[in-house]
Amino acid sequence: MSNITFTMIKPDAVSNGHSGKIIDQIIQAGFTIQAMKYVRLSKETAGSFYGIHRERPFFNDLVEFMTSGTIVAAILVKENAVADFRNLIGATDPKKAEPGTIRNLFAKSIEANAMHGSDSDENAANEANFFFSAFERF
Ligand code: IDP
Ligand code: MG
Repeated sequence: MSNITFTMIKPDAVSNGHSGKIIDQIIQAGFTIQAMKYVRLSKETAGSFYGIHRERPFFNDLVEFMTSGTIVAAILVKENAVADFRNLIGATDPKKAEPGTIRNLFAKSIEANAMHGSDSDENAANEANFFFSAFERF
């Protein structure tokens, strides 16, 4: 089992000024930050990152949304990081997210849902490498 996950604070949460509160909640939950940076995704980069969803009806809107503003990308470290972080952020649809989860607290809609969290150890490693070089990881 790997101990890293990859996350993004999405454009809705960054532009609404929630980044600081979200990062604090992540640290309070026991994660440490191995890498972090502001990024503005291009259509190509966002489309490639979400390539697995290319055939879904929401794909174009998702790329549009994810390129609409700055995001905060990060690699987080904790034992059981992938599963624990998915629990911390809550369900994809904030209406279904448990009270106190980050999406419950900060997300606006199923699309503008404040956070990304990797769904497997393999994807966490791939997504971390997609965003960060070895020089950016501590
Ligand atoms: P996840 O982020 O909880 O892993 P995924 O199913 O991997 O959810 O979907 C990726 C992202 O696509 C979601 O976080 C959300 O921003 C968007 N998305 C997922 N389902 C829908 C939908 O039904 N309508 C609009 N956007 C969606
Ligand atoms: Mg996913």
